[in-house]
Amino acid sequence: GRGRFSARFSGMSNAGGDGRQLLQFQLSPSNLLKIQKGDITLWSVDGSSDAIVNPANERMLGGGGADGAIHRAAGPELRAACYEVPEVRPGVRCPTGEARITPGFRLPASHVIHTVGPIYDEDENPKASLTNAYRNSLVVAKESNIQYVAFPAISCGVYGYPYDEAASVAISAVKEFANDLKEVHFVLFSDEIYDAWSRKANELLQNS
Ligand code: AR6
Repeated sequence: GRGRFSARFSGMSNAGGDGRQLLQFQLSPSNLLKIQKGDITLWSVDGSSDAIVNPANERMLGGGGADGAIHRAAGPELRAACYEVPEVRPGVRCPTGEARITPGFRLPASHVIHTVGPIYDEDENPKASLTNAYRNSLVVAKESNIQYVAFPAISCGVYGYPYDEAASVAISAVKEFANDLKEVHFVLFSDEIYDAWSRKANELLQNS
């Protein structure tokens, strides 16, 4: 039967992105996982209970990559809100594997959940740290009554995490929250990462 973690592949659709690239899985009677190509700064689905996840660094005041794009799209209010997040130690607002929430300001999404993935070559246990980043982002979403969350491929840019291993961590973590949120989306910037996520989702979800 369809247990808590069973998933049903519900097909591809032409909605959004560049057409063919949207995959959708039903993780529970009330939860959908969607995988699509796109720019996370443009994403939103709901007026007030949605959030994009920002792959930030421990200082949490902006940077390059998706973090830079998110800060540019959100406007200077986002940096000001991040600045107000208390430091847990000098220069660290969000330790690796943790997550913090702010409003989305000028973004289409109403909230930003900032998380910090591991630097693959420097972290003692990158798999545990990346799992924590996904889990804690989803815990923060749940605590804030957010029902729709979009993730980019955390740590898969500057931080150097291999795509296939990252896909496995990401999809496994989201599966654990199948009963807590309405929709979790992965909004992926490149074909290569989209393909890694699609392969892993088919492997981990379709026949479970
Ligand atoms: N929408 C979706 N994905 C994007 C976008 C976008 N607009 N822009 C980039 N990506 P990275 P990390 C993809 O480097 O590896 C920053 O400087 C990108 O192609 O943004 O966690 C922070 O301040 C890649 O697949 O994040 C930190 O210092 C993925 O997002 C550091 O980089 C993540 O790449 C974090 O490194």
